Amino acid sequence: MVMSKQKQPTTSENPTSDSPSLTQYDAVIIGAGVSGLYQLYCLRQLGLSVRVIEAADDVGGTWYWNRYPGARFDSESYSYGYSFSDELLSEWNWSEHFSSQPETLRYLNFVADKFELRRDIQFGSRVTAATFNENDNNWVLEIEGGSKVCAQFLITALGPLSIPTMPNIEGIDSFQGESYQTARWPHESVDFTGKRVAVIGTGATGVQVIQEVAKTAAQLTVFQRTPNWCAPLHNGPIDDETQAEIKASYPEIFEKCRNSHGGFIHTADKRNALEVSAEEREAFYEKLYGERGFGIWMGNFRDVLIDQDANDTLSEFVAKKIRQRVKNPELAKMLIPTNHGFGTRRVPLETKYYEVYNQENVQLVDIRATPIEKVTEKGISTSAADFDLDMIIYATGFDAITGGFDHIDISGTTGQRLKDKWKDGPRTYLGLQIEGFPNLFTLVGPHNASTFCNIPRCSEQNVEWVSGLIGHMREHGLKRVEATKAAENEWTEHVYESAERMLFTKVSSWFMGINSNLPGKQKPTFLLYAGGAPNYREKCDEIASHEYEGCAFQ
Ligand code: NA7
Repeated sequence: MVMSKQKQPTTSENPTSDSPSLTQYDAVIIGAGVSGLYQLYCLRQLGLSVRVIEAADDVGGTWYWNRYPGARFDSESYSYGYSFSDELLSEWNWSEHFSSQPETLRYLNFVADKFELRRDIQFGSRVTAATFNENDNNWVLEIEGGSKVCAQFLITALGPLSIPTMPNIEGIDSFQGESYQTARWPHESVDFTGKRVAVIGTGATGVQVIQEVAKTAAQLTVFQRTPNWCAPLHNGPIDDETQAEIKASYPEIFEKCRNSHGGFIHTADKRNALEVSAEEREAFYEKLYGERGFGIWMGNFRDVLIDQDANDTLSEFVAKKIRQRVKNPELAKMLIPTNHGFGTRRVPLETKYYEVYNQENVQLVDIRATPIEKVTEKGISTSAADFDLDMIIYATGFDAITGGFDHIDISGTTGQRLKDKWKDGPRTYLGLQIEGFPNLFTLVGPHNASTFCNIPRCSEQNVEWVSGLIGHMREHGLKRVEATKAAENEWTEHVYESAERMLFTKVSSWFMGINSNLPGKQKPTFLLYAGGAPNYREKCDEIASHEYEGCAFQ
């Protein structure tokens, strides 16, 4: 990328606003997480004046908010960091194979400092509305508190899981003890020692937090609605020798990720589960179960996520492991999923999660059998019992992928609102552009390969593609770009087609846009892109090489 001198924003009279002046940027990015920071870096390289608007009071996005004990990567640390700077790669040492949240947040702060990103970031500012002005091809953004800015390009880096949701349970506010939502965890440390703690939710977050709370709580009660298939993380420290090996092999690590379906170092095995002998299959599952990270999900036989019979063999293998690890057969049974197969929902990776249920201080409550009826001043009441508690932890998930967009009133040409356009599901071009919403780019947005990916690997691609397109427009004196209706229709159809064969489209989860706590999110709507990161990248590159076909320019 050619580096240009960065332009300064300008201040102009704003005829449509009560405020006397409005600062004009070339680009505004919403969000200073992994994607937003890199987008800022790249647009600066192009010489644009850029403002990042961030609701939190510091950088980090998901790693800023999700501070709950036990939060860490399920991606190998060295596959998660940015790949764009050799200097950064050589300077930063990951201390564990799967970095914890505090270390990841330190890393993102290190990046922000190293590239002096903070000077273009406005913290503590939440964007409430964004309106496209047809007269000057400009986005006008309203920020909570009343200020406004405008920009030719609007780039959303909202995070796919940034809007946490609470359950709709009667009496939640009446509880007199401590209560926390994992994604809004306080900055001060929370002590579980000697306390009676409840965790509601057993997704990837719940599994991580349960493992930690169980270490010191007097009593931990886990309220489980749906068990998930979990697999061992096998985390460990990185010693000096391994550190040197990692540093020397970064090009190969990133190349591996580039060629894998989900941007991980794990690539699917070429064999089908059902074409090998039962012994061979079992031996392969055993090997994967003993290895680090998502190999058992992403590096398994290539049919396990698309063929129900193949998937059944894997689910049965993992069920057997759960039965071996949990001493009480009744508890083991409660922890084995019955309504979906392994890998058809997000697989939580764990460190002695199942063994937690062998501890005297841990109790599992099946809230499908005995539903929570209410939260009281003293604790939680189910249809079967009252649980007196000192603390309730809600690990109850997010308004996934489209949630961040729903929280901003985005209006495009002819006043059309994005919320209305997407009421029956997202429609996009490459998960990056939207017809009727010119000069808007949605990093890690719905129907974008980044949503089913080791995010930094795919979001780097998103950012570089968007930067390439903006660079192209500058070079050719173009002011406005918008996906054509035909391109958007074709992409949306392709997204649904490529999802059809995947077993996870038959299962209820946030992949399918379902959130039991939100009345408007009950209908299955596929939000990801299941065609794989390599295909996606190829498609994006091809479009760019054909003068960005599918995009209408002015
Ligand atoms: P998830 O995966 O959406 O998990 C949320 C959990 O909370 C899940 O077990 C839900 O049960 C449970 N939940 C949600 N609402 C309720 C109510 N009302 N009552 C009881 N239980 C409830 O979110 P996570 O934060 O764990 O993980 C999100 C992603 O973060 C993860 O995929 C990683 O990529 C990082 P349910 O399954 O709906 O029955």
